[in-house]
Amino acid sequence: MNAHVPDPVPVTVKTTCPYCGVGCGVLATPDGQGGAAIAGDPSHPANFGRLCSKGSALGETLSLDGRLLHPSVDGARASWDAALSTVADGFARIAAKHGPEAIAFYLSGQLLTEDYYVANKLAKGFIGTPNVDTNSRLCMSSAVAAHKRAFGSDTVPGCYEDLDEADVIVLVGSNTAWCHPILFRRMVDARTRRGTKLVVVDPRRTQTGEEADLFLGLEPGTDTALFSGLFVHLVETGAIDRRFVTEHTADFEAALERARTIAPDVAATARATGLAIADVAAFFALFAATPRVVTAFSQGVNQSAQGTDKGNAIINCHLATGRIGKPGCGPFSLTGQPNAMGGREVGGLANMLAAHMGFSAPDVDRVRRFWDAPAIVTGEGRKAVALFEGIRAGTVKALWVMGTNPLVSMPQADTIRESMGQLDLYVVSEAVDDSDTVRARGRTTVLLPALAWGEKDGTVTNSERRISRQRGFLPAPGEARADWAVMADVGRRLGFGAAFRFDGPAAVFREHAALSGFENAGSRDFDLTGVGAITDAAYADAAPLQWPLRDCGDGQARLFADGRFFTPDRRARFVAVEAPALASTPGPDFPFVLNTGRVRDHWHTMTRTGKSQRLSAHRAVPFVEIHPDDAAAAGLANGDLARVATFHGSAVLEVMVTAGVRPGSLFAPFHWSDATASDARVGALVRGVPDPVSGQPELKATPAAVAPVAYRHRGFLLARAPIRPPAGWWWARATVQGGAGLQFATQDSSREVALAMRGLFQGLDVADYADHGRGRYRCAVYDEGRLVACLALAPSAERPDWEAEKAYFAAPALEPSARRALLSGRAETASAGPTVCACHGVGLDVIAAAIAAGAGSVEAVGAACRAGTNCGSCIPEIRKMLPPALARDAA
Ligand SMILES: Nc1nc2c(c(=O)[nH]1)N[C@H]1C(S)=C(S)[C@@H](COP(=O)(O)OP(=O)(O)OC[C@H]3O[C@@H](n4cnc5c(=O)[nH]c(N)nc54)[C@H](O)[C@@H]3O)O[C@H]1N2
Ligand SMILES: Nc1nc2c(c(=O)[nH]1)N[C@H]1C(S)=C(S)[C@@H](COP(=O)(O)OP(=O)(O)OC[C@H]3O[C@@H](n4cnc5c(=O)[nH]c(N)nc54)[C@H](O)[C@@H]3O)O[C@H]1N2
Ligand code: SF4
Ligand SMILES: [Mo]
Repeated sequence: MNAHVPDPVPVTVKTTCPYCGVGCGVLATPDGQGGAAIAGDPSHPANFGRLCSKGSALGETLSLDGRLLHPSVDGARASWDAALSTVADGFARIAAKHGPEAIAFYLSGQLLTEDYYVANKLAKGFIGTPNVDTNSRLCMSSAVAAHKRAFGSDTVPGCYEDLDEADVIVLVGSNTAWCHPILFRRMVDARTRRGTKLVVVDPRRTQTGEEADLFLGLEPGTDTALFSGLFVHLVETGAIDRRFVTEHTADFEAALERARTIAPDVAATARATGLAIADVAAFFALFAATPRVVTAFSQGVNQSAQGTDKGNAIINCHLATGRIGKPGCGPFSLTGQPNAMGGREVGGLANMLAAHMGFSAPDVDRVRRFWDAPAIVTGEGRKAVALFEGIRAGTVKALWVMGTNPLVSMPQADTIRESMGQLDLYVVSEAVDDSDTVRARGRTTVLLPALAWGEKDGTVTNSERRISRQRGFLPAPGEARADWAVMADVGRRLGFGAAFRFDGPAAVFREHAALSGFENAGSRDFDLTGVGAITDAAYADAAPLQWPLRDCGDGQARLFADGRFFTPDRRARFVAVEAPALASTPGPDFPFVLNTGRVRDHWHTMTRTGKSQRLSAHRAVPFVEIHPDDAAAAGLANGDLARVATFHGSAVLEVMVTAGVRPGSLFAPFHWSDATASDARVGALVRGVPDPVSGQPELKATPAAVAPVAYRHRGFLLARAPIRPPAGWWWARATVQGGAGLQFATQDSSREVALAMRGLFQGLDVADYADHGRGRYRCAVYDEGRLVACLALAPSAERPDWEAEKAYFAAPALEPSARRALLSGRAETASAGPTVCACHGVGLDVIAAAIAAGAGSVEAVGAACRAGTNCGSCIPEIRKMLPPALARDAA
């Protein structure tokens, strides 16, 4: 090496977090070895430098372990040329034989806008299939439908500053503290700064609910009654804005009349929602008296068989009070995925065409002319549930899945998985080489490696309509390629070369922006005319920008302040909503209601957060929450294993007893899959009745049963590389520092387990301790003195805890006392307990000790043990541990 050449100065790249719809700006500084230092971007208007636990841990997810690096056809490695010929020839053959509608695309809000645009153009303009849908159907489509019914367009009226400037924030069906943590911190800041009150509406008392000034733990599915009651109350107490209603809206009377039949007064609302009269009255009074109210909602509203009505019931209250488009107020749909909004902009949903245009004759003709499209589709395609039904029924013959893991995340996921074998052609564009979706096979199966975050380059749009750049800062690994480029290649192979001649993502973006402004003149909300001619250089450097952006300069932060909407008469619509009704009610076989959702530190099917040991420490096994009374009646205690079953499937999950769920309800996260656990595909249990307007499936309320599952032994295994557990074991994987962790349960005797360990680690030095009479066994495996694996097994009731062993396993070298402790199970120092603060790896027991030693506030706990001092995502959990009186005072 030439000593005179200095190391290249690391270049920091501004990019955007690939997780939630908050869309935080990230500064990534590559380390030159495939990794990068990650920090929040202080100049980004979504986060001003903050990142939550998931964003902070992005650096731990960049390794190439488990990446899909080469194309393959039917399991055999193939060249790109051969793989794309298989795709293009397959599409041509299937279209010729069965018509283009037999080809379907299932896309994702995790694609970049440029990828999404090319997919939509290829399918809807050139192949001629309307069957393009996306995982946003499971996520946002009820919000889209509610917006369209009320505003005539899919417009989010407000912006994040409204959260800073509101006096009341109502969170409906949103665990914001865990799922949009940086926005939640803005809300908590507003409370500190201006006394903003937080109201949380959720059948489950989440960490968000714990932080609320008023928590409304309503019965599942009864939101339309709550907001109908509120609507009536606003009218009767004279809290409405008559002038706004008269001049800028329509259908007020019909909607009000319906609301009166659902919830005519406070008492009726309380009855319909299962809430206390006093709580309902307090909520109504607060809402009525506060001009600056934001009602933010997410999956407790959208993922419902009545999701669109829930959205409109909320919007009705904002229209009635004229609280829309003004600082500090408005209905606010919190988007889940990093590019949920971008997908809507390009028309990735089956019921949209492109650039917020639909299937009216003028829209279709306009898009046809703009694209010069030979095969423009003229009507809606199949929405996700119907799309997968079409595969089962044999009408859809080819499916291209891109950027999503539907064999885990679709409702009735086992049925979906079985139907893949029906496909003539199954194409999966993926970044990882193992997922339930990657494992499936059609008659012909093509796997295509995609660039992942840090490598890909393009744009995403966050919940407040702000477009930010995701920039690459790492080289493309293996043969992975950008999804847009791959689809453009397929377009060329199908003979549409001229329409797919993009020389980079900037060219795609320009065309997308130009289409948004084409014959628009203010008639459509989505308008990027101001950047329609953006140069490659300007695109490369582009700062975040908000749409609509009709001219150069700044976009528009709020819409509808002028009271003009995008309906034909420019008036907003009140919607008469239906009375609440669960799509499927519990009965004798399935007496519980199963609710599903998310945890703080995992992202969906864990293909990325699962790589981080910090993020895997917060919740390491798949679990089900159950109320103490129900647990007692079912003979279940905390930490037991239980089989949760519905009409559609079952899973074995660890029991978490908590008064946070209502009696009669269960809650399970849907993050685990066959790739990460033996029997925890929660999506397989979910019924998924679609909302009649949006087609979004109900994912929060499936009738279910729960029963104990007895295993003889429980244990854990830590190893340097993942180990395939013996058949018949219940297990869940989690990344730990220095390797892979496995928690398991088995009917095997301790002798059999000891034998299995010796078999697994043949040739290595196995030290062990056995008390087979009592069913106890521990071993530590060394390779030339280095600890490479350790296992502990005990009778189920004892469930060995792995925190101390995880610390030994992470250590570079072990003292003899540590070696003894591994076998005795008696750690030398007190264990930290399960992780609460992911950033600093601080455990529950350490925080409890700090509090016991006198730390009486979140700040004091932070000073004592650093917990909660970085991203702040764990602050609600820390606050919950403080004595209640102190907890409230601590800001
Ligand atoms: N940590 C983390 N953050 C994420 C994600 C992740 O995977 N992990 N995913 C992102 C994505 S794509 C999305 S869509 C968002 C989702 O963000 P959220 O919507 O906040 O998350 P969920 O946990 O799906 O559901 C929210 C709440 O709805 C409640 N709920 C269930 N039924 C009802 C009901 O009938 N009425 C009401 N009012 N509430 C009900 C549930 O109890 C749950 O607490 O999170 C985004 N952020
Ligand atoms: N039971 C239940 N089910 C649910 C939900 C629920 O609350 N309960 N929530 C629903 C919601 S809101 C959502 S958003 C979905 C999410 O569910 P999914 O979209 O199925 O989940 P992810 O794990 O995010 O899958 C994304 C996949 O894309 C890959 N990937 C990442 N980047 C790229 C890229 O640039 N290109 C390509 N080709 N691939 C890439 C990742 O490796 C990963 O495998 O789940 C839905 N399903
Ligand atoms: S809140 Fe967290 S997950 Fe969401 S964009 Fe910001 S850093 Fe990423
Ligand atoms: Mo989502």
